[in-house]
Amino acid sequence: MPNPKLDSNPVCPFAHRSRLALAIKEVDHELVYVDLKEMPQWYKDICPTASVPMIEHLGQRIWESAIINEYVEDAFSGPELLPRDPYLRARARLAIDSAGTLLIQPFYKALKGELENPKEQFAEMQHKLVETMAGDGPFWVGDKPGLADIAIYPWFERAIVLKHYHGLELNASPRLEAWQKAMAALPAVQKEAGDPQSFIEGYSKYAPAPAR
Ligand SMILES: N[C@@H](CCC(=O)N[C@@H](CS)C(=O)NCC(=O)O)C(=O)O
Repeated sequence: MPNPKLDSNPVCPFAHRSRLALAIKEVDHELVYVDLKEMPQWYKDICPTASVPMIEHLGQRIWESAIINEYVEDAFSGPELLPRDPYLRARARLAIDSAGTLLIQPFYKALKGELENPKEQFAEMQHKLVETMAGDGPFWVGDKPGLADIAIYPWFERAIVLKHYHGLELNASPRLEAWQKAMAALPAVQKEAGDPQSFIEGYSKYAPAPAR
């Protein structure tokens, strides 16, 4: 089967999701750099959402990171990224579905300084996030990394920006800390790891004043 092409940018956490899916699934692929500061017209012409990531495979295109990752899981062999057990499979999808409201929205609100009580709201958010975990760990829904871990991890790698600009911690609970450690130890996660300094610089437009 021909290799897919992933349109991506290193700063983007959504593109990071799809790079992680391809890496953990061990799918050879071509990575195409898309400039987000000045998105090229050729990309706007082919991507309906004009955003990264987008996967191109067998002459077809799919966008939206969570959907791309389901496609990667379905279209390629390699380690399975969804549990076979129907309950855990549903829990993985619940966790992915909850990531937007429980993690991604609070992350950007905190970064922009839009939370009224950031420390309290972050603690509450992490509590709710942990409730979306299932099984005995160390991964989000059991003992193997999968789509739920992948959907959530990019923001934990970028948590350094919240610490830098606002003094906020993202992995304050022992369960989240153990999970992040287990993820960071995976070779595929290490291979796709971003440069912390580039995150701090990349997110500076949202949060100009560093924490004292
Ligand atoms: N819901 C989309 C979000 C993708 C997204 O917001 N990507 C950003 C970069 S992180 C983007 O390409 N924005 C367009 C731009 O910056 O012009 C997904 O999950 O793939």
